Amino acid sequence: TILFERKDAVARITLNRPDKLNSFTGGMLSELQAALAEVAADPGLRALVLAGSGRAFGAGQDLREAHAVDSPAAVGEHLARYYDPAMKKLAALEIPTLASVNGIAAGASCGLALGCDLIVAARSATFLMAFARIGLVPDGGSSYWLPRRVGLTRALGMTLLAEPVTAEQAERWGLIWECVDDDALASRTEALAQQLANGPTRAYALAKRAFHGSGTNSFEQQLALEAELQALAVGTADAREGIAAFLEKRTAKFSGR
Ligand code: LHQ
Repeated sequence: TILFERKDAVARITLNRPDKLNSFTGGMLSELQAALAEVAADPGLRALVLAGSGRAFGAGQDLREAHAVDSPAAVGEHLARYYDPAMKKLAALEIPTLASVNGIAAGASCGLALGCDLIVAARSATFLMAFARIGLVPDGGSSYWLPRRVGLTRALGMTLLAEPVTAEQAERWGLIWECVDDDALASRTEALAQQLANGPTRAYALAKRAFHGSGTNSFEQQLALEAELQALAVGTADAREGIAAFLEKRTAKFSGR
């Protein structure tokens, strides 16, 4: 139910249960965890694309998997076992992550897309905080990422009204990076993934760490974190190359080290 491919320095994970709109089963989330662990362990990879097959990105938890919603204890166990490790692994990846959203991203699948660094979506795609429709609350990290991306007003509006937000609206709101025509999604995804894979991978990882820290740090703590991360960045081969290339008026050729 998960496809995992590597092409040069780009990894691609495709949610692949199209007849059920890629809704998540426990088994599927275990496969997702394993694929993310492989990505984390492969030093040759420099970007990850997450996509869905068929007409949806994903429809969230498979609501036919009864044990997931059986009881308070069961839901806690389900989240701890299947969702949280996947979302944590995704957030901790030291390469840029790109969600390529072809159709609806609902519930925990919206959370998965939000957990990526960048989101590019087809014009016909929609984002649905579906939880309230079934009397549940946002999970899969969506209550963390959504207000950080769009602010509390829109996060609460999307959650309480639980109506789909179009990709165009999502782009205007800053929920996603870019909305493209449907027939351009594949090529734009590929181009962005290539651009990221050719970038200064270590600096990207450190930049992600800086932004993740900024949610809880004071201004002073954040300045200290920036200094710490810049000290690490300046020691990389890519920083030496980047600065040298600028001074020599040529395009930098980053190695990811
Ligand atoms: C589905 C699903 C689905 C099963 C479509 N499950 N079959 C985490 C952990 C623990 C506890 C609970 O919560 C969570 C987090 C969550 O993610 S909760 C939120 C779960 N997701 C939803 O509430 C969305 C449910 N789906 C929908 O509302 C609709 O399917 C949407 C609006 C996504 C798409 O509507 P349509 O385009 O009209 O498609 P459809 O409804 O006809 O779906 C096609 C098939 O996929 C259909 O199966 P069938 O056998 O009848 O052809 C659906 O039953 C199935 N499917 N989502 N979440």
